[in-house]
Parts: sequence; C-alpha cells; structure tokens
Amino acid sequence: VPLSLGSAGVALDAETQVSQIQQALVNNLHWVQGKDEQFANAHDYYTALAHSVRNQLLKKRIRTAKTYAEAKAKNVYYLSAEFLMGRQLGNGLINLGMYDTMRHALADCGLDLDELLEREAEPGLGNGGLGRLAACFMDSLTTLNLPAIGYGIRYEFGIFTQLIRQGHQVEAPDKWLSYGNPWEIARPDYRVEIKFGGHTEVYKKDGDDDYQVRWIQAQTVIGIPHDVPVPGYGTDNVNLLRLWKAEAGEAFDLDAFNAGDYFGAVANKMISENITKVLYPNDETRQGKELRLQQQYFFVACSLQDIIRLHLRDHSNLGNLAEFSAIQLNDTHPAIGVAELMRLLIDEYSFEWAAAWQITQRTFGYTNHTLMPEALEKWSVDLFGKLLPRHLEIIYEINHRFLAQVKLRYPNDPDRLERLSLIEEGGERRVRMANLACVGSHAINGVAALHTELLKQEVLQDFYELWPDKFSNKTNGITPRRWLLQCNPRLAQLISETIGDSWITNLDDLKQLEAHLDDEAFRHAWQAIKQENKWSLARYIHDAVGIEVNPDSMFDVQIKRIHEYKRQLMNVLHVITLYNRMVQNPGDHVVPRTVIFGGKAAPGYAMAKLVVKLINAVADVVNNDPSVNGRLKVVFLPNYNVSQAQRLFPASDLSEQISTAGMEASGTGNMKFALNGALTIGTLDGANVEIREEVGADNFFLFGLTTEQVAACKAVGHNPWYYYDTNPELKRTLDVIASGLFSPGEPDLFLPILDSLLVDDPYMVMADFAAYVQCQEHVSRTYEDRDRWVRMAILNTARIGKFSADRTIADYAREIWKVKAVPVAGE
Ligand code: DL6
Repeated sequence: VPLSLGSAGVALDAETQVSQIQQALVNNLHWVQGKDEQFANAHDYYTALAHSVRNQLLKKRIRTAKTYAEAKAKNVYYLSAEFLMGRQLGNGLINLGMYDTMRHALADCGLDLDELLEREAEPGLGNGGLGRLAACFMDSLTTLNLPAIGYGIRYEFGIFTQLIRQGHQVEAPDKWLSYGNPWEIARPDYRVEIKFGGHTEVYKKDGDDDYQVRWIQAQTVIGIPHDVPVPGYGTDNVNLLRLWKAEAGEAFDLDAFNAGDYFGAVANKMISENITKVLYPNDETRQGKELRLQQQYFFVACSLQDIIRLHLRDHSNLGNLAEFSAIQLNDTHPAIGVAELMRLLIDEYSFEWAAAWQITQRTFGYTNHTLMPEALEKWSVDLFGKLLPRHLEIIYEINHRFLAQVKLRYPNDPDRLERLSLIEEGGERRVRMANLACVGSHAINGVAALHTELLKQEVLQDFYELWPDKFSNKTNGITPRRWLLQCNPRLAQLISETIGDSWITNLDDLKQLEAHLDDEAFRHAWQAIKQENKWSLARYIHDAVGIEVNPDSMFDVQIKRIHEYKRQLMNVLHVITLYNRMVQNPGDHVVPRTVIFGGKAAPGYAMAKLVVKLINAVADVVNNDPSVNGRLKVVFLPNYNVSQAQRLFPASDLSEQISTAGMEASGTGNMKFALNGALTIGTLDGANVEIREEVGADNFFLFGLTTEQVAACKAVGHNPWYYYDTNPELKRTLDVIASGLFSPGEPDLFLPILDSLLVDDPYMVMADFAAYVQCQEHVSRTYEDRDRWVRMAILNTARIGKFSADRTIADYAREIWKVKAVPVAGE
C-alpha cells in the first residue's frame, strides 16, 4: 500500500503527512509482515517502515524509467564487483526529505526512529574504499539526475564479521540476508543465461558463406537481477543498483534423485549458487581463485546482456551502442567485459571485428584504484582457457592486433612489446587484466592527482607513452548527504543555520563558513557539537568494548582496512612511545589522548592480523596501568563498517592518514574526516596532497618522506638498523615489544613484526618514525590551544568542497561518459 506524501509539488500539511505515514506503516505491517500492532516487534516495524519508504522510491522509479526511455537518454553503466552501500533507510528518508516528518510521526505512535534504523542489517558488499566509492557515486549520479545503473553481485554473505577474541581477529560469516532484504526486488523476468567451460567450434551459419565461431558450454548458470532503488537528494529521479544472483539452470536432477543419488540431485544447484555466495574479503591483495574469476565473468556477462537488452528496446541495432551507453570498469575486476562485449558483437550479433572493436573501445572506460603491483589481477592462461575458452581466443586476437600496431610504432623494442602484451610470459603464462582494460577502453583514469601521475610514470607508463590522450585524473569524492547531513546532524544543522543549506548539493558553498571564523558564538557552538559527538561515541565505545574513555581527551582515529602500507603499526609504535614516556617521567605534562583504531584484516594476511593483535595487546597494558591514569587510552573497535564509520567521523579530532608516500591511491576516509572538522596528520600521499592544498598547509599536520624520497632511500639501500641505533625512543619502543610486555607467556609472538621492521622495512616505518612523533608533538601542542584548533577545524570543513562526489561525477560525466542530466518532472 503506497504511502503518498512528500512528492515534489504536492504540499500536504504536516498533520495530513503524519497521519498518512502512520496509516502506511500500519498497512505495511499488516500486509507485508502479516502482523498486527500487538505482536509486532521492532524488526517488524523496521520492515514496515522500509516498505513505506521503498514504495515512495518505486513510485519515483517508475516515472524515472519512463522519462529516460522517452528521452532515449545516454546511460552510465557502472560495473563494480563491490558496492558498500551502508544502511538504506536513513539515507532514503533524508534523500526523500522525509526524515523529520517520519521521526515525528513515529514518536507520535510511541516508536523511536533511531531504534528502528539500528534494526537494519548492514549490507557489507564490499571491502573498503573501492566499494564505498561506488556507493557514493550512485548517490551523486542520481542527485545529478544522470541516468545510471550500478551493476554488481548480490553476495549472500558480505564481508566477514570481525570478532576479537583474546585480542586476535576471528572471522564469522556475515548473514546479512537472514531476515530478508526489504530494499531489493527480484526480477526473474529479466533473467539471463551465462555459459561456462566447454569448447569452441567453427561453423557456417545457414545461408552465409562466412565462418562463425560458437561456444559450446559445459555449464549454464542463470543470473537473476535484484534491483535496489537509489534515491538522490532533492530530486524525483531514482536510479537502480542491479545486483545479480546466480541460480542453476536445472536446479534439480530428477533422474539422479530417482536413482537414489540425493546429493547428486541438487549438486548442480549448489555449484551454480556458489558463484554469488560470498564476497572475497581481500583488499589490495590478489587472490587468483577460480571462483573469483567465475564471479567476475558472471556479473559482467549478466550486465552486458542486460545493457544490450535495454539498448535494443529503444534502438534497432547495436551499431550505435557507444552513443547511448558508457560502461565504466571499476578497477580490473570487470575487465573481462572487454572480451565479452567483443564476443557478443561478433559471435551473437555478427559484427565484423573492426566494427566490434570500435564499439567496444568507445563504450568502455577504466578506473585504476591501486599502485600496488600485487593488486593488479592476472589470471593463469590455463584457468582462463578452461573456464572461458572463447574469451581466451578473443584476447589472443586482440593481443595479436594490438602488438602488431605497437611493433609498427616501436620496431626495435621487444622489451616494450613484452611489457604491453596482454599475456605475461616467462613462468606460468597469465592474462593481464589491467592491460586488457587499457587496450579495450577509450579512457583511463586514476583517482587522485598524485596517483594518476604515478600511473603515468610507473604502473601504466608504456600505455601512457602509447596513448597519452586516453589518460586523465578524476580525484575521488564522497557524498555529503551520508557523510555530513546524515551522520552529523548537529553540525549539519549549525552549518545550515549559518550559511543556508545549499551546501548539501553544492559543497563548495561551505566556503561561506570562513566569514564566520571570527564569530565567537559560532566557534563555541562548533566546539560544543564536537564535544557532544564525542560523548555519544564514548557511550558507544563503552557499550561495544567496555572501555571508558574521556571525551575531553583528543580523539585520535585511524579507521580503514588493516594493511602494512597504511601503517597502523607506526601509529601503535607512537602509542607505545607515549606510554614509555609516561612510565619514565610520570610527572610530565601530557595532552590526554584516546587513540581509536577500526578496520578488518584480510583473513589470509598474517602480518595485518598480527598488527590487530598488537593494538589490542598494547590497549590491554596501557588501559590498565594506573600510572597512566587515564591520560592515554587505546581502543580497537571490532567490525568496522559503514554504520560504525558514521559514528566515528563526527566525533574525531585527529585523522590518521599516514600511508607510505606513493602507496595509497587516494583515500576517501581522509575526506570524510575533514568534512566533519577533524584535522589530518598525514603524508604527501594520495588525495592528502590535494586536501592539504585546499585546506591550507597551516591547517594540516604534514610529516614524512615524499614519494621521491622513498624511492631515493630505497635506491641507495634503506637501512632500518640505522634508525634503531640512532633514535633511543624508537629503540626503547621496539625493545619493549621484544621484552614480551605485550605478549605475556608468548615472548616471540610479535617477532615477525620486529623482523619486518628491522630486516627490510618495506613500508618505511623506521624511516618516518621520528618525523611522525615530532609531528604528533606539534599536534598535541596545537590541541592545547583549543580556540586555534577549532578555527583550523572550521577551515577544514569550509575548504573541503572539492571532494564532493558530485564534483567527481560531474567530471566523469563531462569528460569521459559524455552523458547529460535527464531530470524527472515532479508529480
Ligand atoms: O578509489 C577508491 C579507493 C582509494 O581511495 C584507495 O586509496 C584505494 O586503496 C582503493 N583501492 C582498492 C583496490 N582494490 N583493488 N584492487 O580498494 O580504492
């Protein structure tokens, strides 16, 4: 039963709105949940509420689809193996402009909106930055009225739930669908068939002289789309996130069943459904697993069939596909799309190679998200041939034609040919997915200015020399709706009261806050809000891990995946150093700090997991030492996810962005902190460089080696022992770990960490440590001058407008996709 309120142009009075909301809620409780008020629990009310909001969204979605079709609009198709959407209800209410009315309507019947919001399961369909970026992009695409579909995988199990047991990370399955998902609509009518395995053969089509190739598969899997409506802010447009679920072609083998083979009767179903069973929980590490390649091909092949179906609905043939479709590859995970579109065009739609290749190249764009060589995907040729025999043939043909071109341009350069080839030779032959993406796309981009430069100079240098015009930079951004308006309502309100609310869709308007910098009352209000947010977080921390923290202390926060290059280790070494100082000089004045960590380590990444253990072990010692007297607290918050992030950013004073220069492609957490008025301590890495440029060097705590210095240091031979021998505080810090203070009964537990630091220190922790500690001292001194700190915080928020995902998406739309807004007319 649709709820009918809040549509643009229909001004219902508040009382009518409230009573309609209440009626819709009751209706949904009855007709969706099949319960009445007497038996309904909080989850039932959440579901009923979610359906009320969904109904609103679907009403708009229906009009959106019609408008796009009538306009024969060019569409963006964002292909991503990950979408880390976060909870939908709060976001839906905010984007529909119904949040306050809903809170009021619920309170009126004794229900608490905050409590219902907490009932929503977290859809953890991503690992970290890459997946969350895709989610921010979906929000901005819709807000900007750009026709778009996000295509991905409906993982039955998302990123694992992180438990901490005796300080160690333990992984538990993420059963996010246990209670159903009110936001999705299964669309079996748009099912597609996907082939795997088998062989290819040449044949002559009836009445045709030319030979064609066909792929005789060994297995067929069905893809069922599940659609999630994606609202934008202040618009009637609603775009779609279309996630594919794998099902068996023949789910039940009756012959096997009749022969008594009960397992065999459902084996096919199990094998097929496994494809979308679980998200691979690795970030920036390569996992050459067959199932992963199956996942990638499955969702890409499903999506391309869907894109073609949509195109042929409105056009007579595929010759003009590129004029109406821009397909963006979010990293190399969907890069197989290049070969799949070629296969479809040539084998299924009888295009000549040259025409098919032109369409393909003009349709695809490729975004690279990493500088870590180990994260660049390569698939063994054997595996590829076994799973996707036709695609391997097509890739060989693409490679053959491509290398012939390269040879013409660089006649005597076999090394270059070897580097550019789509196939890595020497040892096991492998298909290089980044090379396939580069060759098959008309546009290649990095995600921050420094990252794009490093791509041009290093990782993709040969491609850059070949096609400089294909390259551009698109610095990442975040949606201000979720990352300020929703997560920090107090600050959002203060800002809107001060400068109006245009910032919500024009983040550059935050600049107007600078005019209020000298207004003492404003600064006071700003400070009070941060303090309230810290109190809320302190309560959350207490409930989550039983640690009492002091909201008057500096909240020093590092939240992101645990990875050696992100250097959580350097942060914890600093904590140990502060602790050593307190033990040695108990009377010294210190600025109290609460150092908060959150993040998951890939389950197979032993060193990252050991860092988690070290953080927890240090927390145990520091938090329980009476001589510290509460001046230093360490907290590791288990199971960091989008919902937790929404609590953490608004309550942070200091943002730790301390990766080894040249290793973090961009970062987006750095932007969320600054937007919420936290100051950054960081290296010149990723988007930190641009954040510092925007907020001003005086409002950013910079330390550490630059990318060039890191390279130079490694070139002459980095000697970590030098730093150990010459820096007594660093020596003492490592010695205290070696002494077993943090690993009672297991003296050798942290030896691998010490070995890594002292043997080769690949992430330059030893080299940057002194500068980091010194910079942290500067941070502490600055924090003592609270008024100065608040001014710096306000300037960070005021000057962060560039990092709105709206700006990023507008850049993609104009420069890569060439798509135009198609606003849906209000009712
Ligand atoms: O572009 C989004 C995000 C960046 O902000 C991070 O710096 C980067 O580490 C992350 N990359 C990945 C790579 N995964 N793979 N492959 O998550 O992308």
